[in-house]
Amino acid sequence: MLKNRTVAVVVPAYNEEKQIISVLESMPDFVDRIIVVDDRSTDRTFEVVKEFIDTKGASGAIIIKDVYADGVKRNRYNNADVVVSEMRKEEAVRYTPSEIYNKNQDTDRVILIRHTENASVGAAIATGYKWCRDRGIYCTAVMAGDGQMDPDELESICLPIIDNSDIDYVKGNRLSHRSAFFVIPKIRYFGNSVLSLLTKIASGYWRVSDTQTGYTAISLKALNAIRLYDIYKSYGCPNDILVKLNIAFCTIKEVPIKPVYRVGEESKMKVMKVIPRISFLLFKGFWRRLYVKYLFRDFHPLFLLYHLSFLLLILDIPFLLQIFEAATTEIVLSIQSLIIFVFLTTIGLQSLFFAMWMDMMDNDRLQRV
Ligand SMILES: Nc1nc2c(ncn2[C@@H]2O[C@H](COP(=O)(O)OP(=O)(O)O)[C@@H](O)[C@H]2O)c(=O)[nH]1
Ligand SMILES: [Mg+2]
Repeated sequence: MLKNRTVAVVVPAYNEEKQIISVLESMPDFVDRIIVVDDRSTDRTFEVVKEFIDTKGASGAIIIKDVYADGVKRNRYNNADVVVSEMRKEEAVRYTPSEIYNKNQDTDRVILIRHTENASVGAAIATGYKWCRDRGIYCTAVMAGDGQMDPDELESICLPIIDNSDIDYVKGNRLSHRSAFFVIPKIRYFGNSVLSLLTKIASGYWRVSDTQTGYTAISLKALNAIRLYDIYKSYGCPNDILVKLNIAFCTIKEVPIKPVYRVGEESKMKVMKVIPRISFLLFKGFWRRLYVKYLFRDFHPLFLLYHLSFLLLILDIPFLLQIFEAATTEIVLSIQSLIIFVFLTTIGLQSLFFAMWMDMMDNDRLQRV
């Protein structure tokens, strides 16, 4: 417990037999539950964690029960809660199928969940999040199973949520560290910068950076506010979570952390392969955010301005091509085309920048410094 609030850490693990025990052993004492989600590893990850539980993993200091186990008792006013509780039961089939090893989840400190098939890191996090949400854990952090996160920094990641009920999600930021450019492999630094820029636009958290870090903490309120089973299953999951949190009007904060590399981890991520996939995910996320947040749930003129700017800039393309043609061949550009081009470009870009500016202003209230 941290200041009398329950804290859990979700540890996604795929083929981490060499690293996972040191992650478990170095976990700070204030962590009440460690939820290892073995993503159907092909090595001995499951076995080594099992042995750890059988020898040292039991004896969780406090009892944490499943809050939905007995269902919600109906009274005159709580039909909405009953509906949510029933929805949760129906949704269970949408998560990656998994089995829980522990016989006594109410008291064991380390909980071991194994997916019945490999589903990737985002799916593992969703499985762990669900366990924590169903148990009413106040603050749930994520630490990778490969030892790339310094346990000494966990407290600073969790404290904003514990101290301030107004903060829903905290993420580490490695890019602000002075060593970042030298310690992070160059290709990753580049990939991270591109995806961070796209995530700002898509998620509406315009001040966020280092979006690819997995070192995060989330409040119970936020776990209840987003569809956990719908979290993107692969490496784009931190980006997808940010879009979902923004749509749910959740507040976020970044805390500086150290970049940790060369501690025995072996990343399985192929940067050049994931960039296009995550970019497409963010493209869809941007439109979802625009429609859900600024049309269906609430209305804001930025919705119209973004559409106007895209429409004008698309209409502008044939005229741009005509100008290019006139510059490279003998064909003469008509004055009408030139006037239309100037009009479309000026109004299109102005609308775009105004829409972005309004977007920034509107989302400022969801970001804490
Ligand atoms: N690559 C990979 N990692 C997974 C999978 N499921 C869970 N993980 C865990 O997700 C975490 C992050 O993965 P990693 O490849 O180290 O990503 P990176 O640190 O961003 O390069 C590690 O703890 C993995 O063990 C999976 O299917 N594939
Ligand atoms: Mg890693």
